[in-house]
Amino acid sequence: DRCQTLSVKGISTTMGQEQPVSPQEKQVLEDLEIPLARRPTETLFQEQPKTGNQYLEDTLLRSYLKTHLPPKVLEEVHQDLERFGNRLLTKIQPLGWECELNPPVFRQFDAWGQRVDRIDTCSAWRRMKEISAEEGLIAEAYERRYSNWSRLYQAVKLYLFSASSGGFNCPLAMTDGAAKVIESLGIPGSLKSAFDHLTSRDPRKFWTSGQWMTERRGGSDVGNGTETVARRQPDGTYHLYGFKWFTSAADSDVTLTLARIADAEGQCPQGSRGLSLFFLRVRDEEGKLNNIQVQRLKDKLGTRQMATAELWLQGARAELISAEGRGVASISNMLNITRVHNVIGAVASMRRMISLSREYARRRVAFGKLLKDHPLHMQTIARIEVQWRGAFLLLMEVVRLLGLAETNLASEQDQLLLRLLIPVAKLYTGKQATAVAVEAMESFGGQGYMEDTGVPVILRDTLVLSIWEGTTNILSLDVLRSLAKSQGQVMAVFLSTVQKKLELVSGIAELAPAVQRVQDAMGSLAQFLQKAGSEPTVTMELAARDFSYSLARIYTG
Ligand code: UCC
Repeated sequence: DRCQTLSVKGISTTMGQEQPVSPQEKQVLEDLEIPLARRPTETLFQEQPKTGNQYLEDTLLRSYLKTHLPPKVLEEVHQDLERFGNRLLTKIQPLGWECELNPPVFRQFDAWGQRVDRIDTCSAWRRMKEISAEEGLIAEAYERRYSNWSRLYQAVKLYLFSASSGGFNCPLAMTDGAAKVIESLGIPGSLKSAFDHLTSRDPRKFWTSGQWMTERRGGSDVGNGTETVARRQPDGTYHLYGFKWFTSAADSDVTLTLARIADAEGQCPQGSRGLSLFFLRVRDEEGKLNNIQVQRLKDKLGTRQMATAELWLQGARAELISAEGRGVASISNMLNITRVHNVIGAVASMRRMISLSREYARRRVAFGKLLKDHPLHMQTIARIEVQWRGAFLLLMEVVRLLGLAETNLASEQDQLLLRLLIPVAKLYTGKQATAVAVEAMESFGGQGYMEDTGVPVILRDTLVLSIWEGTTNILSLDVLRSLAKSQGQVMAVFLSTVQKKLELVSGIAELAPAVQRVQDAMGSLAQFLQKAGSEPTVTMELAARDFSYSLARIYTG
């Protein structure tokens, strides 16, 4: 039956032409008379999965907003998100694909041999910047129109934007991080204009920021790996000399970066305490680089839409914005924000993959029925859906707490919990997203492995989420840092918060088995902590990753 359908459909479209036929064409026509000898492609493929308005289709997101937001806020936000969902579907998603197809190009010299170091981005990428401003993707978090809910609302918009953004979520992460650092410094006069640009809704004014932390000696051990030297100038500014090995979105307008301030003899303090934080404009008003040379663009596995470059700083003019030697502590405000963005990216990637996978299951027939009617297939999708749902709720919890902290409404407990949950959520969802992406890719069979379906792009771009902004192990050690710095208070708050949440649902019979499992896990965790207290430090260090995973699973539960 299947053969007949295919041949009938295909031949009828090809045979209608009555023109003289060449010997070659004759052969083709003869072939076509034999069923399936030539397979017209249009009948062989299953229909492409098509998703609609990603806000309207996201029942979990909508129910979360309905449960948590004050009614007045919900009403306004709902209207905006529905509109934004349509814009994403009709305008932004195609632009994102264009960014993938037109990666940035680096031109070191012009036709006359002059060094120009131009990074040419495509028009879709530049349009993403304008759209980001128009949609207030950074502004929303700093205008605080909805008080403590503004941060959550911004995160929701970024979550919807992320998977269609063609990699533009990366510069937005760093832009948000830079705005956060400047705000936490009290927006000093010299940075007021930069802050206004970074948080602007006007596409003509909006700036993006970079975050130049990684040098050639490595990206995790910033305290020992940073070689860049800052020389003080008579006017109080600094000139930076060094080599930044991995600078994402190098087309940004400004950046934050670390360097060691040289003394009168040219000596620099070593280690982490020798680092200070600087702000600089990447180009001047005429677009000329600020004593910076671009060595080359990175050839990356994914995030190819975005220009990541190696940069020589050869006297780049910069402004010191932290106390001397407090560079790492100051930039950690930026890191915590970019790590939240990483979580947003991870949850968005899971959501995108699962939406496509679910949609495909409604269209694709195998073994005589739709995939959605195969229990084993649906069990597999259900399992990744649970991962995504848990990760989504963890993200919402983090941005809810962040919103409270930013509007002075957070208790001390909230702040401690936030400090702990950011690395926990980053490290766990970064890994989860890859596992989910791989599983979802498999649910398409061989089609998922085909470049032009777009599915491999999502996988490639997801793989970076456990690497940049601190690898899984570095983040696990950050979890230990938060314990040590708070003398264990973050753990006490974690345990009591989870306990309270469990008490709230203790009367709900359907949840009893789940509550019991979380209780059991809490018991094991408490036992482990008690034992680890009397063990050498290395035990805790060895356990850091498993310990952090436990925290993620318990809280998500
Ligand atoms: O730049 C990159 C690519 C950009 C692309 C971004 C796109 C994101 C897009 C997402 C969208 C999808 S990647 C480069 C990222 N680099 C990192 O993440 C660095 C990884 N390494 C670390 O995080 C390390 O743990 C270091 C660098 C922080 C370790 O440095 P130290 O100096 O050894 O750390 P210390 O001595 O423990 O900490 C110094 C100070 C302490 O404060 P004080 O002195 O007051 O006790 C710490 O408590 O910094 C504080 N501190 C923190 N505070 C350190 N980390 C934190 C933190 N996370 N939160 C608060």
